[in-house]
Amino acid sequence: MLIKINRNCFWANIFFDQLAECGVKYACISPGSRSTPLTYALSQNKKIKSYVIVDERTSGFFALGVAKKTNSPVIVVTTSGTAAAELYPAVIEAYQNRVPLIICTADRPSRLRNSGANQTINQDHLYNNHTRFFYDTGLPKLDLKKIRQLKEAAINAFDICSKQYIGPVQINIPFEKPLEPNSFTDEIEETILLESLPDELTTDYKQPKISTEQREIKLVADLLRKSSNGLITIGPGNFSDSFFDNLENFSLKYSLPVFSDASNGLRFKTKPLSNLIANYDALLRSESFPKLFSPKFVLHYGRTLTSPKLDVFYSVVRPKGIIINRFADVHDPTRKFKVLKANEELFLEYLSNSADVKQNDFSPHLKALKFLDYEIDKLKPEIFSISKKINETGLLLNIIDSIQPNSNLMIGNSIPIRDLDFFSSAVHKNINVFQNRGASGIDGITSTALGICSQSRNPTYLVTGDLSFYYDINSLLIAKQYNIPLITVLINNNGGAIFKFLPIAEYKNVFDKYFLTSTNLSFKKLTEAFEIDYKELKSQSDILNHIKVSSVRRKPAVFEIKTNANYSLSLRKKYWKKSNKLIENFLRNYEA
Ligand SMILES: Cc1ncc(C[n+]2csc(CCOP(=O)(O)OP(=O)(O)O)c2C)c(N)n1
Ligand SMILES: [Mg+2]
Repeated sequence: MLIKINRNCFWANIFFDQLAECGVKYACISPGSRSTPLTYALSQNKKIKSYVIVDERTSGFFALGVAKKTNSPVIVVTTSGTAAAELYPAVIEAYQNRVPLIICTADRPSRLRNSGANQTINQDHLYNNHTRFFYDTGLPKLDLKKIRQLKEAAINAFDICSKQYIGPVQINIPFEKPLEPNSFTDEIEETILLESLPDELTTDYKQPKISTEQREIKLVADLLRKSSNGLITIGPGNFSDSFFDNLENFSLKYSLPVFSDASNGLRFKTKPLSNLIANYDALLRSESFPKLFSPKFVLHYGRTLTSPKLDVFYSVVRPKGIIINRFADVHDPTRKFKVLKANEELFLEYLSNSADVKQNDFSPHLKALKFLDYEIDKLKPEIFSISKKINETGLLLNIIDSIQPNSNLMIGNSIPIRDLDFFSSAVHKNINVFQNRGASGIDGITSTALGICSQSRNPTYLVTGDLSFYYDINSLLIAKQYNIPLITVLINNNGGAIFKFLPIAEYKNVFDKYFLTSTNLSFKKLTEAFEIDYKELKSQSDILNHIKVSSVRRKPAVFEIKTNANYSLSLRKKYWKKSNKLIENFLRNYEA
């Protein structure tokens, strides 16, 4: 029996059915004509939930958020032309932060490139250096071999982006008109129909064994044997609970302090990490600190830490540095660290259990570091109090204190992520922190937070700056359309106040116009234009009440808090001065 089909739609169905069979559950689709077969196929797919998002840039970042929260690949569909290019920022972030995205760019037939054909660009390797895999399916063909190749491409894309390399992949899919399902182009035999069914994945893909090689173990074991004077640093990253469990065992066994960036969530785990030094940045800001602690070696996990002071510290103490991660990614701008390709968890577990390594049962420094960490914590409530006057750091600390356990927190770039890293203490209520530190853009922060929130039953909070919020304002349409209950805390200091930390702030003739770039926008009007609840919060009690109440409303809300950047900066400086003094005083007695 012959069956009438439109070959483009048939092709798109095969591709997405195969991805659904692999386990893909979500897609983000932006409107367009050339992508009609892709859009139509997804609209009919029962296993893949689709979000329809007009603006491709926000779509890419929303997908990034969904992929981050679910730890699994998300499909993004665009039409041809600049629409596909709009995804580039999200693709870069996904590449550098290892988040799985399957970018499907619809295209015109390749013969139309450079011909003046409408909405036609060169989409071949469009995101050139920022994808883990590129495949052009070619125009749909109905022979068995081509269909098999298409399914293989889907399986390959899935495996590469979610298991082998983790990151974005691009599948370019050209179509010739007609594009609609009932515009029949072919009549096919049943054999082809059978071949088009998705291949069952008989065995689950096995992660290639990333062994902790003996040679590598030996290197670290030697370091541990020679000296107990070491340090563990944990940068931003997506770490499992078992990684943290192994870290606890390992750091306890060898009495090693742990400096952890706040954006990996380690500071906010329910189970405290015994050797965590949350105030590592404050310690590093003391020039005398190397007199107290001068580690001979550093074991580093995750991306580069937020604190700029770590590199300065290393240039003084010159430790032997080792980075451990499964992809051998380099996260060391100084390029002085050696990179070991090893599974992070297994590596720690192996070292903790290794009979080969003698246990160090003393550390001359750990006690002192813990004491200082504790004392520095005590400076914060008074300096950053917001009971009389709001300041940015105090605001963030209050939010951390008042959000519910098990909440998600997306932390915007610029000052919010620095305030979180430099000033937040350990709080044990399991806050899951998310960041876009892959490339640290301010472009897709709200969209990413919405993607995270869309996949969680627990409250999701976003803390973001005013320029970042403005930049991604289009994302509010997603919040409205899908009623995503993101609670946005918009810290409005009217411009890019981060630049006030820099020497350029002294150049009064250029600073305000070219760097601070105040927008003077009414965020109330902008937010309400999207029919999203808005409220300006002015006092501590206002802030605490609304943060608590908003989490049960299950509706998106934007809370704007206007802050004075200069006042906020003066308090940070006051804190650093006091913590510095505390460290100096301690050292005086310590040495005596
Ligand atoms: C896409 C992008 N453009 C420009 C920058 C450079 N940049 C870093 S921070 C910043 C200002 C952010 O301002 P705001 O969101 O208000 O945060 P604040 O500095 O006030 O905390 C800019 C423009 C960037 N990181 N990403
Ligand atoms: Mg700002």
